[in-house]
Amino acid sequence: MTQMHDKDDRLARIRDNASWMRRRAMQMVFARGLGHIGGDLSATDIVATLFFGVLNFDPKRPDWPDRDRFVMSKGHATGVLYTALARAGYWPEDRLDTYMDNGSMLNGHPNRNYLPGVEANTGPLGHGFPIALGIAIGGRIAKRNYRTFVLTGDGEQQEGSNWEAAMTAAHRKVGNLTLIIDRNRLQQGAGTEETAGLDPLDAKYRAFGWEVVEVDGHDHGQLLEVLGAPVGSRERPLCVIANTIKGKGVSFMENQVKWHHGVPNEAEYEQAIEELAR
Ligand SMILES: Cc1ncc(C[n+]2csc(CCOP(=O)(O)OP(=O)(O)O)c2C)c(N)n1
Ligand SMILES: [Mg+2]
Repeated sequence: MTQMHDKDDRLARIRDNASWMRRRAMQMVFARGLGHIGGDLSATDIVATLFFGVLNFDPKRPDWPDRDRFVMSKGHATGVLYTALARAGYWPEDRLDTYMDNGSMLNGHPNRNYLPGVEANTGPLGHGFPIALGIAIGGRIAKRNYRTFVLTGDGEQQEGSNWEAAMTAAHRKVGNLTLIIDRNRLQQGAGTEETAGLDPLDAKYRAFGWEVVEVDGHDHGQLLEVLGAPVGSRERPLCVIANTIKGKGVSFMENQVKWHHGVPNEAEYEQAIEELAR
């Protein structure tokens, strides 16, 4: 009974935060006239589930050695990462108002050297996953029980460095590592399958020696079940293919490649906020 309540509470917290994060990211991109709103919206439910239902962390001690690690490999999606970090209490929410201003800590791509909560500097695609693998192996060497999660885009999977990391993680049986792929089927200017096709992505990771699970990347219950499962005795790294919709939540942005880095005009912004508040 208690467990049931705990799960319901967690799902409510994830839902409320995801809704707030979507609206705040939209507002930041509109105000600054820059950003990557399509990929923010596809990843919001994944990132909200991690921060508000899965990760063990203390925002007052961002360098706590036993914290779970989250590496945002698709570093262009700062709207979703920064709103999660602010909401999680790493720094004041009003810092979001400085998004991409000159001299702001909130760069277009995240920087761990001055922004608490960021685990790795990302932006050049294909780097976060290999870094996360190193962090996971480091935890094992240091005999720490933290878990490492990394989120990549699906277009990002076309970078060869991912496949070196995939090979090494399976070879070394890095069971404390979870890779989540935001499978929205769009990259910057076209569909992934028209550009350099990834399918069958699940079979590729299985052949590399990974455990693979596919989920609806907007279903908090499914995400929580898969990402929140204990990893203690896992022999193999886990790849979660999260099927998502780029631009999720805004009718005219969904599955439209132009919203990869499109910025809404005033009328579009108002409609977007209205839809996201429903
Ligand atoms: C190495 C590298 N090449 C190109 C870019 C420019 N770029 C930024 S986002 C993006 C598309 C990424 O697509 P995907 O990984 O599918 O991200 P999502 O759909 O989740 O936004 C590209 C090409 C980059 N950041 N890094
Ligand atoms: Mg994509």
